[in-house]
This record gives sequence, C-alpha cells and structure tokens, in this order.
Amino acid sequence: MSGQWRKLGRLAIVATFALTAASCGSDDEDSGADTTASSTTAASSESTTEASTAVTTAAPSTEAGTDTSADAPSGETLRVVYIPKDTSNAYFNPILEGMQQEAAALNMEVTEVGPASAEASSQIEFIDAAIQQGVDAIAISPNDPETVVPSLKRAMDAGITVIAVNSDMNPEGRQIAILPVDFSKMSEFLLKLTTDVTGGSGDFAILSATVNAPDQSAWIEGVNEALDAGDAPGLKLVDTVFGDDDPDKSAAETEALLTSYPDLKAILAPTAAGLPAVAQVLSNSSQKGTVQVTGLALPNSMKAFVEDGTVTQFGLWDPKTEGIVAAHLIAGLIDGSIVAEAGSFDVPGLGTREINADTQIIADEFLVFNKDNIADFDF
Ligand code: RAM
Repeated sequence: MSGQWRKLGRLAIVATFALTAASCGSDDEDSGADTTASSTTAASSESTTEASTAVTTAAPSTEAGTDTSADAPSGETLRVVYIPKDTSNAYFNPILEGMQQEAAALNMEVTEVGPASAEASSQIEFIDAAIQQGVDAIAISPNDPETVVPSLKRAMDAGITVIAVNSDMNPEGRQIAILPVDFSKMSEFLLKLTTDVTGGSGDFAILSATVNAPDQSAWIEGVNEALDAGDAPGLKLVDTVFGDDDPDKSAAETEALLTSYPDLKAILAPTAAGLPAVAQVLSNSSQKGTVQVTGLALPNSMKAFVEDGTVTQFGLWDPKTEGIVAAHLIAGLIDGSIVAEAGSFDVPGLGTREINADTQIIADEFLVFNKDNIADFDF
C-alpha cells in the first residue's frame, strides 16, 4: 500500500555534480556541526530523558487536544515540536536551525524533542507527549514509515498540523512531506559518487543507517534496481549492512566488511552518522587508499578525512533549507494560505517551492564535496 511513495523513479544521466558543486557556497555561518543535538533549542534536550520531560512537563495536559491549530488566534505564538530520528545525530541540527531562524518572523516557537537512538518505535512517546501538550504543529523525521502513523493520526484528529521532514512515510500519517532533494535522482547520485572514487569497477558494499528507515530503504532499493538495469556495469554490490546511525556500530560493521571482503574497492555510506565512522576506520587502516569511502555526510564531519586523503569525494545537500521550508509550510498550513494538495508557495529568501501530486516538496539540490571546495561549507 505504501508502494507509491517508496518507489524511486529511475533517471537518465544528469550532469548534477559540476552544477551543484560549483554553485554551492554556504552562508550558513553558525550552523550546527557540533554534536550537541539541541544546543539552540528553546527547550534544550541534551538527553532523551530531558527531551521527554521538556514536552511532558512544560504545559498541563488537562487541555490535551483542545488547543487546536485550526482555531489558534493569529496573535498567539505557534508552538511547534520537531522530532528528529535521534537527537545524537548532528545531521538534524541544521534542520532545527532552519526552523528556528524563521520562527520569530512567523510568531512561532520551535522545540526539539526526540529519542536518543533511531529505533522504529522510539518516536511514539514524543508524539503522544506533544498531543497531550496540545501543540500547534509536529514536524517529524520518521524512523519508520508505519509505526508512527497511528499516533500522528491522533495528532491530526486533535487539530495538530503534521508534516514529515527529511523523508516521507505512509502519507496517512502526515499532511505534507518535505524531502531534502529529488529522491528519484538518488540512486544515480550515489552510483556516480561510487563510480568516481573507484574508477567504475570493482566490488563495493553499502553501509546504511537503520533497516526500517524509509529514506535509506528507498535509496538502497533504487541502487539495486539501477545495478540490475546495468547502469554501472563495472560495479558489483557484495553486501549491505546497517550501522543504525550509531558511530560505534557503524565502525564495527566497517571492520567486519574489511575482513569479509578482502577485494573490496569501496564502501558507500549514505548516512551522515555512518560515513564519518567508516572514514575513521579507514583513516587508521592499512587499507586506507585501497578501499575508497564515499556517501552522504555533513561537510564539517568529513573535513579531517578529506584532508588526510581517506576520502576524495562525497555528497549531501544543505539540511537547513528543509528547516526553513518547514517553518513556512507549517505557518501556511495553519493560517490556511497553504493547503495539502498540489500547488506551490513562496519561501522568503529561497523562492517558490512546488507541492507535487504526492503532496511532497523538494527542498533543495544535491551538493558534492571534495578537497577543492569543502572549506567553503560550514555545516
Ligand atoms: C542519516 C539519516 C538521515 C539521512 C542522512 C543523510 O543521518 O539516515 O535520514 O537523510 O543520514
């Protein structure tokens, strides 16, 4: 039933790299490369327990579900909760920063709460707490396409605006989803990175995040389909392993791959928590330079490995853009200027964003980082 949103369209070759790498200067001076997931949040969440407490104790729960977004007076500050996949993953910091950057102009207060690790059901308690608190909106980066849906439906039934940010899920659980980039181009992007760093031939393995992650699952499926279709004929995918967006598990899985596949030419890690862990292992390994490392990660987390020659090229996008779009989307859904159907709206400073027929919005473009441009980025 969820096939439509999971399905990746396959692409003709696009010249994405030169375009995006050339035009990607970031002005994101103060964005969050540090590992403190919520240092700039209105309600700090240094640990799961504190994060949970921030929601459950900040307001009485007696009015649960009655303070609905639909009838909130326009002069009232909108209370928005952002639930990342896990609060220890620095990838989600720029998303929060983007939302908070826009919050004052939109009379909005954005708080991050979330689990310390990215298990499928780990976000449910935070959704339920936000419903209890009667917040105006929930933005969530889902760990699983289905497990969060019943809670999110309850939130919407209570009048809370719900959007997915960074990946989609079963659309019954959200009004609109924001994707960081065009996911139909992801398999081509990842295979191009792998082709570039290997010269286009040899065995490679994927180190992913969690097995349930909707974005990662779709991307892996897309890479397999592209390989089956002969899109990268010299490359052979020998294994796919899961580091759970946990640096220690990602490092252990990397060690196991290096032992199991002595002829491995590359590890492709499309996860911002996993790729630096893979690079760290190779950086200290005799196989540095023999086994290539690429994938998706925040540039600040990879600078040392580009500098020491472990990594020549990897990619991502600027997650902050998703946060900026999210803040304006939430405000528009609440004041009625945006409706959850195909259309478009303007994001100040960014321009027009389309809502497609699947009620998804693509926030931004792919970026490619290498030794020549990585110093230009600070996130
Ligand atoms: C990881 C997560 C996230 C993904 C990034 C690139 O941190 O899996 O969902 O978008 O990497």
